[in-house]
Amino acid sequence: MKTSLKLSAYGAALAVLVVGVYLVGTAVGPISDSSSPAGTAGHVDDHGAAAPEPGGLASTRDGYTLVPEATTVGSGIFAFTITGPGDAPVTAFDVVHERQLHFVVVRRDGTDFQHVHPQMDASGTWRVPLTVPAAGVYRAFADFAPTGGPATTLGIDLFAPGDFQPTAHTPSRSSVVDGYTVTLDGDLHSGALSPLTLSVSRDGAPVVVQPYLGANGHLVALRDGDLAYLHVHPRADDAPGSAVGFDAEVPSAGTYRLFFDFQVDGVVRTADFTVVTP
Ligand SMILES: [Cu+2]
Repeated sequence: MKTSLKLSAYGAALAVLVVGVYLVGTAVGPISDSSSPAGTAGHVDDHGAAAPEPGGLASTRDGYTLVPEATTVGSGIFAFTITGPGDAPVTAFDVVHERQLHFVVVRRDGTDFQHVHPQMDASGTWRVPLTVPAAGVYRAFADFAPTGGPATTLGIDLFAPGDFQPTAHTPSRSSVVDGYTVTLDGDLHSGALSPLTLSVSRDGAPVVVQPYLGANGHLVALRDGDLAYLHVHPRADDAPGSAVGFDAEVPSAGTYRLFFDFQVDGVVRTADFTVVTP
């Protein structure tokens, strides 16, 4: 891709929406909203069943809207509200994986992933320190379950001014972060449940991961092209170990960026992979 592309043109090109891909796990959290009205509004596949639209493609869904205070980012406090039916900020959220809201930021080329946890004040304004490391267009996802409402992931674009150098990702199943090597085994199979295993080692020796947010690790998958957000959780019955298992399903072929959050010695790190479905 030419690096001289203007940010606006780049963002618009990637905003093209393709409906019909989702991931499911044994303990799928916020994306398991196939019973919601939005789920039934998805397209009908070849078998006559409605496929739920993936999360994160819209800034508003089921009456809930992600409203940022500002869309230009660099370093500082990022603030937003989630408005609900009636357009008032929502202040009641269910705790899912030990938090009321999970906030993920990634550049639209699939680079510089962050998973943070904003704090909400009594008025329903969420704030989090946010620093993006480079210029470009970023996608921000709020992943939450309003009390009494459907589990929802909303997405908005954020802009970091400056020259933008997009990164092309080639397929990769090994990721090194701060001396830890994480390897991904298993394939994403279109239309079938696909076991994935993420194994952590250091200097060739297995490393046992610590529980983080009520699980052995967290996996976010983003579809290349539109950044459909697919949040998958580990198998519930897995004991802590150096290998973390997930069950995932993608009903159509494609390229996905996978981001695996794991905790060792109290520090959470993220390993990233690029996987192409067979
Ligand atoms: Cu989170």
